Amino acid sequence: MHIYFCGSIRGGRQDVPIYQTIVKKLQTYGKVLTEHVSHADLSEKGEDAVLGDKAIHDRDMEWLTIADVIVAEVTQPSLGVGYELGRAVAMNKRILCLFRPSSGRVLSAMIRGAGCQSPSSLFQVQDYVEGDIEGVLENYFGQLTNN
Ligand code: 6IA
Repeated sequence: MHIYFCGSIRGGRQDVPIYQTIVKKLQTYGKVLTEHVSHADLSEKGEDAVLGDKAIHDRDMEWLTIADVIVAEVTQPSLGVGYELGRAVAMNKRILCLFRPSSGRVLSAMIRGAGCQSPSSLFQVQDYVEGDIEGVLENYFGQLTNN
């Protein structure tokens, strides 16, 4: 299974430790195409960027096209993650958005409102607390593989 993980880069890197936990768990279910999003040495400033922005965009869109499932940590707002989610919806991809209400933030209505409670819905938004993230992913991927 090809998994595309979305997390904030230029939107702010505060949640990198959580991205690392998520990516590690996702790697037990398939190939994570965007593992670099969880790398602590990838800064939001971009001094270490080797690819230009166009090459990054075009490569990420190719990966999005081949992805079987998109998992996005959406607590830290990011234009890039919002863009990826919109493009993924247009491609009819299966999407799981993960949000931590304990952050004190309120999730964008355009993300919360795109989701649906039904487990069969392609677009799901799941609130979670940090310690429960592995169980949340186990439930989601358990249902996926049973369908
Ligand atoms: O707007 P943001 O930068 O927060 O967007 C983050 C999202 O866009 C992530 O989910 C990534 O999949 C994608 N993305 C944004 N920047 C990059 C990148 N390097 N490499 C790969 N994917 C990216 C940017 C250069 C970096 C050193 C700042």
